[in-house]
Amino acid sequence: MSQHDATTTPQAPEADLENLLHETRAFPPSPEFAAQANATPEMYERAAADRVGFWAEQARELLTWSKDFTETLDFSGAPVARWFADGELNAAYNAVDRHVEEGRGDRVAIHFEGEPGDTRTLTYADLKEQTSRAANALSELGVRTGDRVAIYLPMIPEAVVAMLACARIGAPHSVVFGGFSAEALHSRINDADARVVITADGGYRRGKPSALKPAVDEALEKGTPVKHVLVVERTGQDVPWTEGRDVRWADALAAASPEHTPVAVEAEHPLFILYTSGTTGKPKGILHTTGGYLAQCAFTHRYVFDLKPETDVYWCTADIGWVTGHSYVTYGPLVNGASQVIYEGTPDTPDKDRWWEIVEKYKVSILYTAPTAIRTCMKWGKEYPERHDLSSLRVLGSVGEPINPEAWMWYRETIGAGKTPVVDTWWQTETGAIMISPLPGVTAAKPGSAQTPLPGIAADVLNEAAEPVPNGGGGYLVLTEPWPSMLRGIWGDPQRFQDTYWSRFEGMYFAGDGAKKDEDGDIWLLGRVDDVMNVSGHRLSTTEIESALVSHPIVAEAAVVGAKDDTTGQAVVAFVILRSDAVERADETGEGADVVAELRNHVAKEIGPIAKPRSILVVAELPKTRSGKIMRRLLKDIAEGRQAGDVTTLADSSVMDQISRGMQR
Ligand code: 6R9
Repeated sequence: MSQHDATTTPQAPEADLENLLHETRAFPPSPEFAAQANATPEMYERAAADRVGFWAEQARELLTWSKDFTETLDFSGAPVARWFADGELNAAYNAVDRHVEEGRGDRVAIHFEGEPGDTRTLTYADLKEQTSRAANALSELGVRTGDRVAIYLPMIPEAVVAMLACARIGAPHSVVFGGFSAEALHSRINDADARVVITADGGYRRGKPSALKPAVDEALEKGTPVKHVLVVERTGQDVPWTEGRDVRWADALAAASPEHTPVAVEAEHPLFILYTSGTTGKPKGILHTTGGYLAQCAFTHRYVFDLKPETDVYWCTADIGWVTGHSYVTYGPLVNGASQVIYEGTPDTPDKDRWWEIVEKYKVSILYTAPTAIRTCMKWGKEYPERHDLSSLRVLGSVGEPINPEAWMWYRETIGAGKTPVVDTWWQTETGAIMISPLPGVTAAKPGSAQTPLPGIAADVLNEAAEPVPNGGGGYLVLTEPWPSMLRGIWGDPQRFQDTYWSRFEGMYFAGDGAKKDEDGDIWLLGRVDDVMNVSGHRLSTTEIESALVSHPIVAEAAVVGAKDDTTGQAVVAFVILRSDAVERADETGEGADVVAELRNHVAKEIGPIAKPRSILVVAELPKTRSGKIMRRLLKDIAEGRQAGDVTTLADSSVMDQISRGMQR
């Protein structure tokens, strides 16, 4: 069946997944970029010839080991892998001290931009001093190698310092996103049995100080094993204080020695626990260890972003409360000796050009952000980026969810002046580092596709019967070989680790994402498997319908869910945000109902009548987690006429009230 037919006639289930392949554009690297790129086509060959040996080379080249390893991979205890297990190293030594020892102490590690406009510059030498003092302060509070420390901070340099201070003493950190509730903090502290919490009085958000410390007090009142709370002063606001338990960060650091020897730990020593967000039930504490995690973070950061540490200014907009902040703010960039921007606040404070102002000011050359942010910027309009000189940008990255081709193109055209490579990077909290992505300078990039497993990574797409699908087919994404930065388990719950990831397909890691292979064998991510709908026996991807909606000129953002339907099994329900100019027009002319009809027909035209949404609700906002993921589970509750479930992980829980009211109207 040709793709043209697919838009007008009902389709066989497999063919439904074809529709993303309307997209046929490809952007090969320019000869100039390719000539200077870190990545080469030979890397794929080298890794294919000796995958494990390839990782051993990377681990030795990119990291400094206090004791070299003799064995690279031991998977005899599968599904728990051991990488570089008899080697020893320290993560903070690799991220900080060695740069100072090797004469890079004056290089800027962090250009910090506070939301109110205050700035700070930390060199690698500054970071060494700060992390040493903080490590000594933590030891003073009784933290020993192996103890867990909870970190609950805004996006300020102390967040990175706190993580690295823990790493210096081999105390695994558990970062809890600063926007999470006291309840979420409480359960995470207890699950990890943390003895110390590092927090701040507050941080700046949307032009105002926003308090953090009261949530810590509330969490601790519910009962935890925490003995001490270290409090960074950021906003200077009044906060409740418990004498004997609470300690001022500035005082503790001032009293501590600036000398500290990082503790060399075994490669498999736990580096951190990070709880996954947005799922129902008890959060999963994803466990990462030291050597393999660092090796893959450093490798991917260097090759996927083409990092030149002497000249690039790198900026990843993720918060450290999210895995992207761990791997691509704290560990990857610092291990590679990069200079990076950290920005505290929201992209529209004081105005919608704040990000672009920052890019211009620091001459950011590599930008890594999420599709939701890109679509938000699209919605605001190109006049904001156009106010600024963005010519320093040379690589753009995307992470967190499938990026629809329209957003990809806008990113490249409007932010990247139509010439920067765009890397769509697929990975998860569980994978620790990027797994599937184009390599700039090597790959001819396709808008909307993460394309190729990185050198040393083995992925496939399987059907229900666990057979690899042929090119053109769709199914489930699996990782078929262990990789260095893979999770080593779920904290305290080995059975859940086995059940969640290793039971669906024998001997393979099940990622929970749907994917398809195009005619070239490139991988297109289709969203979580639980987001795949079944309408009248036809498989439809939420992503695909969202992409179709967003391709209409009046739509800024869309979320689609499958709602139970007596006739068709499931029905498509869409929630859309219109572009501001379209909203004004609809208000003036009262053509709201026409908009919905037009969009339903548009989807029918783009994908086929089967995909036509049963209902479309125009909304002002969508419910999102703090890491920017749309919480379709909540929209599904609304679409199926239920009270929305747990909203505690939403960035703004009032959004759901607005949407429910809209539904009742
Ligand atoms: C890094 C991160 C993981 C889930 C993952 C997938 C989605 C992430 C993606 C993507 C399509 C990409 N996801 N990157 N989907 N294309 N480039 O986001 O980790 O928060 O654990 O989320 O995010 O569904 O399974 P995490």
